[in-house]
Amino acid sequence: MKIIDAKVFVGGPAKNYVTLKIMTDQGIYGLGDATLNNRETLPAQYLTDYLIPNLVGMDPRNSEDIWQFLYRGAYFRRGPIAMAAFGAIDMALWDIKGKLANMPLYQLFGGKSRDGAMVYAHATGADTEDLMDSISYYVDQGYKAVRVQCGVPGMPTKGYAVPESKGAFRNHITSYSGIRPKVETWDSDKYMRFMPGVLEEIRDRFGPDLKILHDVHHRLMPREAAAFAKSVEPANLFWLEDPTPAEDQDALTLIRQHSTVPIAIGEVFNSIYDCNKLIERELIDFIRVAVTYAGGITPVKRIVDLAGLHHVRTGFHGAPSHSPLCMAAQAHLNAWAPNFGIQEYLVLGTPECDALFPSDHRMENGMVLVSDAPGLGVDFDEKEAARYEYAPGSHPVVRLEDGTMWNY
Ligand code: CS2
Ligand code: MG
Repeated sequence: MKIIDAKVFVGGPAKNYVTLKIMTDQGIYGLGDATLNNRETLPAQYLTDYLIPNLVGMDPRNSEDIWQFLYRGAYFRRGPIAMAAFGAIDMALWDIKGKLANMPLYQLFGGKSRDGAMVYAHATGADTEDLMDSISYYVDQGYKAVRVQCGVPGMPTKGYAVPESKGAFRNHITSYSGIRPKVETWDSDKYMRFMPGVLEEIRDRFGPDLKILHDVHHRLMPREAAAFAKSVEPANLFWLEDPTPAEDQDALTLIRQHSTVPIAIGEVFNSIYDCNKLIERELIDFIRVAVTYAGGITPVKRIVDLAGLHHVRTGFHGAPSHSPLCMAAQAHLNAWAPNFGIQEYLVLGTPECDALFPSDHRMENGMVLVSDAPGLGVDFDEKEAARYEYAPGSHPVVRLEDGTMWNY
């Protein structure tokens, strides 16, 4: 069996998805996601200029050897652009493998460990009342877990992932349009004074069973993060995400020394070498890698197994940052992983996205029910894809009130 060709598509409804399609001499094709938010053309070009010419002629069944060829063969290893490109190839090869075996991928991993995988939605509010309405909206739909972000009073822009004005709380995503970033402001003291009270109020209003998550988005310094983690303990969080910039891994020791709040980290990691020490030292509770940025199913499965040895559970990075292909790869891993924790899932559910990526993976009562179709269980409609073209975008940048650059 041989790979005869591969193509890359960039574009999509309200977002630039990078989709790889690998064709074989047996008519079976595989699909993979290389979407790297706001840098989408780069993994696409890495694939077209360097990787696809090498793939042609290879046996797609040798996914392990092909992964090693990509990783060891690059010489300049790792980094999100290369790893997203490898991730798409690896996903597509697993898709082909599943189609050849006529089995959904979770069967090839070891079968199902659970019927549905719990997901968390994103609740957000311009102020506390607005946030409470947003949480109620998701709880009423059956979600068991909600990430909560709230506008901080007295800051010129209100904080990470919160709307500027009230009532825009459903599926709020930061606007990425245009190549020049929007500037947001930040004040750690105001945030640290305000947020613990909001989290406690949520716990009081929604009771002990709701799983509450909160994302600091790398904005606190180690001492601040340790103090903040201690101060949010009464709210009994499911997790506190990215309390400090992810590069400084020793910062997490300080947090552990002062608090028992569960820590989730890893959405910006792109290899096992970014998290093996954190896992082995048991400094985190959830690992947040995504199958796309972390180089595909092959390496992520190794991370999941390492994490399992150290009581670290999965909490894969989710939509809308990745396409339904990455979400499907994660749905299969979630169905299998003995140490599954939770899956991030922002309900976009647009008819346009479903038309571009038809599948029968489905969401019911805050759980993802994995598809039983062979392979990833997601298709890609090229006619639909022809309707979209690449539109450049940018994450916001963050400055302190005196103008100093800060972490987005
Ligand atoms: C966020 C991300 O989902 C999350 O937890 O931190 O959505 C992040 O902001 C984006 O992936 C950036 O592209
Ligand atoms: Mg995050």
